[in-house]
Amino acid sequence: MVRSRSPVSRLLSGLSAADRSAVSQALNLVDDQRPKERAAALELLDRLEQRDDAGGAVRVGITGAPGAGKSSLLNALVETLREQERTIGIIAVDPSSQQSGGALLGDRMRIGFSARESGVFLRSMAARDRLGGLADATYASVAILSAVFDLVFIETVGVGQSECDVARLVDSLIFVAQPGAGDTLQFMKAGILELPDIFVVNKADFGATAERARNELIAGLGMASERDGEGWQAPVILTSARDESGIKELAEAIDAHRGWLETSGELPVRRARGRLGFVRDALVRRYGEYGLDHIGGGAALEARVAEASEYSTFRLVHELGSEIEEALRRP
Ligand SMILES: Nc1nc2c(ncn2[C@@H]2O[C@H](COP(=O)(O)OP(=O)(O)OP(=O)(O)O)[C@@H](O)[C@H]2O)c(=O)[nH]1
Ligand SMILES: [Mg+2]
Repeated sequence: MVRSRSPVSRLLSGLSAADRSAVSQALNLVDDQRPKERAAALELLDRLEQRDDAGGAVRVGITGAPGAGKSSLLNALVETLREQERTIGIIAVDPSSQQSGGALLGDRMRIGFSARESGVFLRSMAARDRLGGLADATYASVAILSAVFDLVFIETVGVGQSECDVARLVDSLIFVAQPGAGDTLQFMKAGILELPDIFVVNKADFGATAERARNELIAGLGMASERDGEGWQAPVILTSARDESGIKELAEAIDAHRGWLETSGELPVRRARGRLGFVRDALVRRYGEYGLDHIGGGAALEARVAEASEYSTFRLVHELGSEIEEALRRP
């Protein structure tokens, strides 16, 4: 019965063994648009998603305005987490590039750890696909890194749409503000204060302006949480990546939030919501609401996504997309 193992099976065992070259190969595969590679990528992602039973890696998004200190914070966090002997995969989404190919921002990232350090893996990726969404490969990469590392971080820039995009693929979303930049106000105006699970005001070494930004945020959150009632209370943490203050607190908040997700039963709820949101978004970006209506609209989609638990998120987009295309071709 046993035939020579397929390339996908080999990749899967490589990932199980946390083999770095398997991780790189898998990430390249999901970025490859050629038909044969595409089919292999879908098989890989199906099998990874089926394996992801107990919740797997802790998935964390870090977002905030350019220059807020996201990379510097990550750098400091990585140090703390490595002291705890935990392994870390990082995806840095490059805001300046479309599609993939090239677009390496290791130097822009200002992440200082050794790329050869075995417990840490960094990949930078193109921000947006042609149609303006977070590139599909970003979602696929999260699935791959989650199979290998204890924690997976995704760094993205922006206040607004990108929060919504990133919130779909992580369990915990961290928003980083910097003092005096009006970030927090902008954020409140954007009306997405309920999205982040952890708020950070970085550059605490600025002193009083940092305190002020923190107080602003706490006041804004106070108003939001009155609507919210019970549940997770998003902390506001003052950090300095420069002095390395507040970093331990931030690491603790990440663990506390994951703990809360597990005990409250929110983790599977959130993952399911993210899956549906991702599939819906990907289809609407490609075919519009009009296209979605051809397979029965939003409610039908929700039922289909819930039913198809043996399919990976990526396979679903692929299959439903073909179905829409077929329906659109019908006279
Ligand atoms: N004073 C001070 N400067 C900081 C701190 N954290 C970061 N910086 C500086 O702020 C600048 C931007 O830091 P990054 O970590 O690259 O910020 P970022 O949010 O990742 O930036 P982008 O990826 O370009 O959006 C750098 O010059 C850092 O040295 C801090 O805690 N205090
Ligand atoms: Mg950065």
